[in-house]
Amino acid sequence: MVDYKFPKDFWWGSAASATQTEGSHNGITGETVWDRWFSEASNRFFDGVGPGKTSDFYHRYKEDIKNMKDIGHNSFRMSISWARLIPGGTGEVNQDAIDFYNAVIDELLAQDIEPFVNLFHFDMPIELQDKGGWENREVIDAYADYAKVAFDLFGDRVNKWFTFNEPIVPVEGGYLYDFHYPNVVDAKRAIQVAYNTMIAHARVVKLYHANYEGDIGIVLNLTPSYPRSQNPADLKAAHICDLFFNRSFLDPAVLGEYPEDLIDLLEEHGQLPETKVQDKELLKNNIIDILGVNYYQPRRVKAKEYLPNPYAPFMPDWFFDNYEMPGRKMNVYRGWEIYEKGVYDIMINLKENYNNIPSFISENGMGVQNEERFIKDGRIEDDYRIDFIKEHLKWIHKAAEEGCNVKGYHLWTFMDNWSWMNAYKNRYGFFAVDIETGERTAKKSASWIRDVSKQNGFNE
Ligand code: BGP
Repeated sequence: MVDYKFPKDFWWGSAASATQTEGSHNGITGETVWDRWFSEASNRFFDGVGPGKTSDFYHRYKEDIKNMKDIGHNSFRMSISWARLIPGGTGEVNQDAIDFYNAVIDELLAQDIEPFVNLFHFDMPIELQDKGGWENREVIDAYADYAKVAFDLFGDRVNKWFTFNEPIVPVEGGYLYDFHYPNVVDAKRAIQVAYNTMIAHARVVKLYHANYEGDIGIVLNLTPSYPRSQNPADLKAAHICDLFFNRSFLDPAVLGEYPEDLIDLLEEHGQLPETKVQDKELLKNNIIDILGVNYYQPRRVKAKEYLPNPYAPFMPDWFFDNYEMPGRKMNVYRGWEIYEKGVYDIMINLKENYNNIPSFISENGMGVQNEERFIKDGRIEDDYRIDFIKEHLKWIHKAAEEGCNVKGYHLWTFMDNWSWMNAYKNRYGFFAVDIETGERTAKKSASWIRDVSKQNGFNE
């Protein structure tokens, strides 16, 4: 029998985001890109369900936080909705939002659950998107003002802050592959958005370090890029993929600079973003204290084989192709590969190439369709989720044993919630939510994680 014991004070918990849980019609006066997009194209959302219909954390947070406590959470990552706190994105602060976030943070602390607070989870206030979103440097100023408001209001109790969740997602979704508003397809603009996001990030890290005490970081969805073969063309393709999807964010955040070969590649293909002279120093001097790693799946990559496809526009012939590795294990509901060792490879990379930065798994999880199929004696017997978590935890344990600075594991997500385009198609929670009544019911994985969290590990 193997004893999987985790490092002392390991963070057990889960993550959620404002838009996906709070309910966009509860005390919120500002709209986000999600309200706009849903109003324009509700047919693109699963079952036509938009961000108005969420698990209503806004009214039920006390019950939810008590449930978190019951299943052994000692930490929880939430996000603040910029549009709720400052409707319109700039100017007056919404008292209802102050009261709500104060109440949530106080309730978490009262239950000995440490709040980790993220400032931006895909939810740009629509007024700022209409001004160009992250393409417009004025939006960076507005974001820094918003961050200051949040730090001033909640920083006396919140000691772990995150600037962005998965900054690549609004870039690829909104500016490359048409799955987020504003549905632009333009590589050059995408690269500008990615760059400006990291400038906004560094501005806020600087602001925090100069005025507050605590840790600040970023949450990145790192996707190890595995080449189809050791053939130089496949290796090169995997390297390009890694540069774009991981290192465009990881390197500036942790090392304070962009990889030279990324800059060379962009220059060679006429894709360099516009920069300002002071940016380099800003990035250099404002690196993070802590890194959140969201890990769902790796990327399998092969050398470009086809001519550019007009329906997948940013696939120029110098880029790469995705590769469907035969025999790979899949989460068929979400269409994502399951490869547990990926999480270990990420941690080893952070140890070897990123100063062993303090990090934690800030999201990992398994979305499953029609989970009611698995109800037995009134609860969902989600053994597949337990196995999924356990197999990832084994690799995280191994990484920790080998000296990786991994401090915790957060599941996506605490309770079933609305998702960006998939609405309620795939359920991820430890708790099931009846969308009509709002009733929460613990799944089998909830009692399993309670035991694991309380014993700080498991045997097998
Ligand atoms: C991450 C996001 C989450 C969440 C999760 C699951 O990328 O940070 O917000 O949604 O993925 O993905 P999905 O809901 O698309 O299945």
